[in-house]
Amino acid sequence: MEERVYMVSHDDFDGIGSPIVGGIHFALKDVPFHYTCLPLKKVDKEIKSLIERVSVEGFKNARLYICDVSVNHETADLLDYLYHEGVNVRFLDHHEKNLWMNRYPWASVVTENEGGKQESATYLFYQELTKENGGNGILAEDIIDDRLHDFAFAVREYDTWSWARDEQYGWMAKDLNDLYYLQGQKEFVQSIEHKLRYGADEHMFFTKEESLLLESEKKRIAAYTDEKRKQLVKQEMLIGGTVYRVGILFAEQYISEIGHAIAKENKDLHFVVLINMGEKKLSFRTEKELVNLNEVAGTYGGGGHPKAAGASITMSAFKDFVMGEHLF
Ligand SMILES: [Mn+2]
Repeated sequence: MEERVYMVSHDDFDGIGSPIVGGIHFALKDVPFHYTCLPLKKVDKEIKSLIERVSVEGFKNARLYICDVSVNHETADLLDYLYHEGVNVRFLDHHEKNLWMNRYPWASVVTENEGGKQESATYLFYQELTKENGGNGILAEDIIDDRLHDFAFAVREYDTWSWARDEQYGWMAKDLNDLYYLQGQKEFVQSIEHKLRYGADEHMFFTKEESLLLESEKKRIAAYTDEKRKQLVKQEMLIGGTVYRVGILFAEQYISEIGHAIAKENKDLHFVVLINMGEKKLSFRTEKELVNLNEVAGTYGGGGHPKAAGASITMSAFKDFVMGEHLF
């Protein structure tokens, strides 16, 4: 049976980054590559159904990558079973709450690299492919490899919010992320793969039309952020035994942009929580070194990173953040 590669990944920018890098890498090696990028809550079901569709036998000459997601214990056991059946399974992630997965020889969860820099799934995957090639980039074709590196690096810059501190390349990372959401998965993957393989006319990653689109998006984000600034409510709250000064906002769009802007402007706040009632989601953002939002979100059954985390709106979260007297 011919060699094949399967990947299940998240559907945010870091999640889509791995199949973009993998798509080019394996296409140049003539290895068929299949991927699915989907919301976190659909991951366990998809992995189970993929294994049923392909069958253990069908995976024998294949690789299976799971990137930028969490799986439950049942799925982890299933993947472990595949591994012991001789299947080439790899789980790559950078979320603190998935560190327990490192007990499996096929899993590698790295929250930060040796230099103390936060990791992202796309960059971990890029590095993994590089290692297979003795550390000499992932491809024989140098120009494409340079572009792939820059792309994977930009994804990490965006995902770890380092882009905001990077004056030289920061906006490229942010613009790539925005373009992904403006174009949608299919169009973005097609256009970025073309640019990575053949180069773009004027700029490596953006056509003239895309730059215009991104300019108008920036104006829209700025206007929405202004509106949200006026709606900010501040409140002292006791969460998991600690008293925090919290900024509360309702927002359905541009969550990270608003969260970081408000957290940065309001030095008296420990963190900002953005409430999206439509999606029943809470997003936490902070600029404070000593605040661990993975723990704060964990109090409400969620999780994430120390400086950016999320949770679903449960009844207790609703009572604490939505029904507080301060809002009325
Ligand atoms: Mn990620």
